[in-house]
Amino acid sequence: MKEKHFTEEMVDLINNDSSISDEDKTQVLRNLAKIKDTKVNILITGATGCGKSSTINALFQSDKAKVGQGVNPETMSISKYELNNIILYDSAGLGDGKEADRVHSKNIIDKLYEKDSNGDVLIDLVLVILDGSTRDLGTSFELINSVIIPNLGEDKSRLLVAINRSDVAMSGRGWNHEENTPSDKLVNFLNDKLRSTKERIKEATGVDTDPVYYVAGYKDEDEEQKPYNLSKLMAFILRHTKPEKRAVFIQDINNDQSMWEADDQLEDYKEEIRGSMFESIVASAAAGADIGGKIGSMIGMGGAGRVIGGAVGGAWGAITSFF
Ligand SMILES: Nc1nc2c(ncn2[C@@H]2O[C@H](COP(=O)(O)OP(=O)(O)OP(=O)(O)O)[C@@H](O)[C@H]2O)c(=O)[nH]1
Ligand SMILES: [Mg+2]
Repeated sequence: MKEKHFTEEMVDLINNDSSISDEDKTQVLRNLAKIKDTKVNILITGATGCGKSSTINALFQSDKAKVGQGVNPETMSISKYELNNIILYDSAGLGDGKEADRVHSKNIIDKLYEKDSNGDVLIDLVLVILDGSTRDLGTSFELINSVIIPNLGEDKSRLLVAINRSDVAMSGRGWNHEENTPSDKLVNFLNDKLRSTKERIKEATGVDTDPVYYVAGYKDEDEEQKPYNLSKLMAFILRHTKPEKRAVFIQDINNDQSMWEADDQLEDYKEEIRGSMFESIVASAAAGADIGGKIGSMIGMGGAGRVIGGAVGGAWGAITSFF
């Protein structure tokens, strides 16, 4: 976990590069310090048992979020997990009774209005997780349509809706465990769920969303379900994150390659992830200094996002080896 921050490796390389002017060095070092301090704040919410903790543990290098805890009426506050650059807030959704719902709604709304030290909205992204194995998603739509959307402000792109536990949708029929893929019938079922989710939000609020389905997976003594579409979810998370903040995901993303393997292959999500992180780091690190190309090759990006194997190892190296 405490591996060297990728910006520190870049600091060393920049300092040792005699072809960069002192002026550009100063500028880039300042940029790198800023990147190192960049925080992405993500609020994750959804009904009890939808897989919030499992999703956090699948996406990021942490086993902080306890899985399968059940409801504890004593803990009505939002849990906070602080990684290197990513800060996660895990809040219960609705459906735990009137008093609990009131408290959770208030906590979520307060978080949505919270400002960071620069006076900007703190929460960069709200990820609402729906349980794909549940027929009745009424309380989840209540959460999205009546609690979250009305309190998002102008910019609705902070909202991302995702349907988890797709492997156990349709009563668990339709998952090919050998290949870790859904059957055609299940794909149709899940696409219908995506469509109706989109419609129910659009009808109630007028807001367009772009939901995805995925599997966060689990592991216990005798069984393991690997994730599915986790790279798609990550690509969507990056799309919903400000371009200049995308780079820092690299420090905290789960570097267990097997988590990112299976997806619907409708697009090359891994390439998108790699590309958007690379573009983000080059743009942020080279801002105000005309050495974007140099930085690109330092972190291993040739033209058009092509990986050419750069000098920066550590977090970058791990990511470029499988994304
Ligand atoms: N089959 C399957 N099970 C999952 C998946 N994701 C999570 N689970 C299981 O669903 C249960 C609940 O998952 P959690 O991650 O604890 O859900 P949560 O939303 O954090 O729950 P609370 O914190 O209690 O609100 C656990 O038994 C997980 O192992 C998935 O994609 N597929
Ligand atoms: Mg949890």
